[in-house]
Parts: sequence; structure tokens; C-alpha cells
Amino acid sequence: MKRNVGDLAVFGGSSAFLQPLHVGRPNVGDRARFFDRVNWALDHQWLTNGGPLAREFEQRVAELAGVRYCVSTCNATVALQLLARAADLSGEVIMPSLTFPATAHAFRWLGLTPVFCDIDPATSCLDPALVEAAITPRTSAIVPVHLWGRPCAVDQFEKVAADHGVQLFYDAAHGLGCTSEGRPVGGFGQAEVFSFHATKVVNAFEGGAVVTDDEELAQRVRAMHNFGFTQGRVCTEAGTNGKMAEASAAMGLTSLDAFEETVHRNEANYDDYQSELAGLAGLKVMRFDRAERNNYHYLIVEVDAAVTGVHRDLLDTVLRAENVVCQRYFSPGCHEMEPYRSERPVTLPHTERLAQKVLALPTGPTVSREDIRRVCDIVRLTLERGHEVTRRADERVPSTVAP
Ligand code: T4K
Repeated sequence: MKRNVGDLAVFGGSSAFLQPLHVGRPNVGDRARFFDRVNWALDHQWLTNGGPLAREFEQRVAELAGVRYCVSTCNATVALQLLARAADLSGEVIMPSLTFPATAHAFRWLGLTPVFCDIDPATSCLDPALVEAAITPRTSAIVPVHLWGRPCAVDQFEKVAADHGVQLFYDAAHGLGCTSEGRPVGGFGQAEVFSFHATKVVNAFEGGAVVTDDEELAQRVRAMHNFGFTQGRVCTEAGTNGKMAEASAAMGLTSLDAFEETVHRNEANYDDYQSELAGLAGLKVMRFDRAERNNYHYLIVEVDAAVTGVHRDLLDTVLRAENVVCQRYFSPGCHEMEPYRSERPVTLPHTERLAQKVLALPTGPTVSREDIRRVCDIVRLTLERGHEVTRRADERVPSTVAP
């Protein structure tokens, strides 16, 4: 255990971890089962184009999301784009800035205009009142994000969308297996989009899905993700290739098999982080509502530099030197990135404040209780001696980040 600031690897001590401890280690499930599935696909020589594994995956995702239709895709970014096209979106789409840039890029790539609104600091998700105020005659849709798997204010968004006659879709990239008032994420708005990227709670190497109860929308998305072919191989409109391959579906199914176990481990890790970091001034562990189902997939802490004397970026640097590879999810907000910063400058105070503070710490099935204890020892040492850490860091390289 490190007792002095000088023991930290960033100041010349040895790294606490020999191997990197990552955020976003894949949930791969039972490897033998994965290879069985891939072998089955190879034996049957059916590798993609809506094969049986992709169909089975869709069925299981639809069940988990409590919806009638699921179209699997090659990733969530393309799924968002398929949805935008299938729903004939145009003009402006309102969304949060505090998200992975894929949310905005997906729409911008199609020539739509992302309009960023601020978050409600109580939920870290898009604020429905601000969204309502941002609706213009050019607005065609609202796309809230269930950030870190914590559901948005779904009832309020439903009302805003209905009152203004705009469409409502959710970026549910983080939300698989979560509920809002007992209702599963996946069934809100006209449709929702999941990500099955390697780093997500269920992994299909790369993958995504559009889930919905709207049959017509589902059919259109399905056609569009396969070049515009409807059943009977009639091409009705310009589609793209957004299909999920069978190898991805094999991984997705195997990862789904291990979903409950993964969530269980994530929850135990969340409890361990909570108790290890309890009472540490200037640090908050982002809470999940225990009354709901959560996937506990992102372990987010909020570092208040005014209290600790250490900026989030310096804590990140300290941890990385120890081989703890954290992620600044999601910083900066999209509105502070190109092309949005130049095209449509806005100020979003709550987003900007939170984006300066948040850090994702390692969790997932490969992170042990002992790992967490050691990570938290470093966090505690760094924050409790925050002013000394910042001073020493500034002596080495003058800081560009004000605490
Ligand atoms: N909407 C939202 C709200 C999203 O968060 C995302 C994606 C999307 C939409 C779009 O979904 P997709 O089109 O990707 O399906 C990662 C993921 O690439 C991205 O999917 C995800 N969100 C985002 C939150 O995280 P990066 O740039 O942070 O990934 P990277 O390569 O830096 O890896 C992060 C950590 O994961 C590293 O510490 C290493 C670890 N890792 C990564 C990979 C790829 C592994 O341990 N194994 C791996 O195979 O974006």
C-alpha cells in the first residue's frame, strides 16, 4: 500500500499494477460455447445476411428489452443512422452534449443538425424542460441518452414529444437490462438503440440493435440495413449495409448467456467502490437507483477539484501511471468538439461543469475486489493529499488545468 505522495508512480514510485487494469474489458462469456456457435456457422456455411444466430440474438435482445421487434446491426452508430433514415428525420435533432460523440456524429453524418441541450444536474441526463424550450419548427426528433445506464426522464420526454409533434428515439447504448419504474429500457419512445461494442455490458465484437414496438418502423429499418431489400428481394429504397455478421451474433449470444453473472459482478464492484470511497471529501461515486434494475456497467466518480485540490485530469494521470487505465467518459461535451464547436457555439453550464469532473474507473468481471481496494487506496492518497499532489505535479510540468 502506498502511504506517501512520493510513492505514487507518477512521481517515480513503482506502478501498483503490473498489467493494465482497464475500463471496458469485454464480457466474453464461455469461450467454448462461442467456438461451438462459430463452428456451427462454419459447418452450415452461413456467415451473415440475417442468419440464424443473428435472428436468435435479435429474439433474445427483444425479450430483454420487452419489445416486439429487434433489428441487429453492425454497430450502434449505424443503427442510429438507420433509424434516422427510416423515420425520415430532417433538420434539427435535439440531444445531450454529455455523451460519446457517436450520438451526434451519427446524425451529423446524414446532414442533420445536432442541437445540444444541457443536462439536469440531478440525473446527468438531458433536461426535458430545456429540450422543450429548444424545439423549433426545424426540430424533427429528440434523442436523449440513458447515460451510463441510468434511464432518462422518459415520461416527461414522452409528453414533450407528443405536445410538439416531434419524434422521440433513445440512444440506449449503455442501457441494456436497465429499467425505469420497472419498465425495461428499449421500450421507450418510437425506438431505442443498443450498442454491443466490445466494451459494452453485452459484447458482439462490434454490434448494435434498433428495438421497437412499431412494426412498420422495424420493417423499414430491416430493409434499410440490407441495401433496401424487403422480403421477396424487392429493393424499395436506397439502403445501406448495416447487418450483424454471424460471428458477431455468436459472440453476442455467448455474452448474453453471461449477462446476469456480469451484472452481478458489476453490482458487487459498485458496492465495493461505494464502501471503499465512502466519506472521501470531494469525491462522489455516481449512484444507481437500487429500486430499479441496473447493469452497473459504468463506475463513474465525480471529482470536485475545489474540495480535493486535484483536478480530475491529474487523478487520471496519477492512476494511469499506476497502470489503472481510466476513461474520461464523457469529456469534453460534444458541443466543445469539432465540428460542433465552430458550427454552432453554445454554452451548457451543467454539462461543462460535470464534464470536467467525471472519470470512469475499471469495473466488470475481470476486476477483482482486491483490484478495487488497491485502486481506491491510490484514489484516497491522491485526493486526501490533493494540494501536495498538484504542487508536485506542477513542479514537474506546469499544469494547464486549474484546480
Ligand atoms: N452512443 C453512446 C452513448 C455510446 O457510448 C456509444 C459508444 C455509441 C453511441 C456508439 O456505439 P458503437 O457504434 O460503438 O456500437 C468506446 C467504444 O468504442 C464505444 O463503443 C463506446 N460508446 C465508448 C463509450 O467506449 P473508446 O474510444 O473509449 O474506446 P477505446 O478503444 O479507447 O477503449 C476503451 C477501453 O476499453 C480501453 O481502456 C481498453 C478497453 N478495451 C477496448 C476494446 C476495444 C478492451 O479491453 N478490449 C477491447 O476490445 O470508445
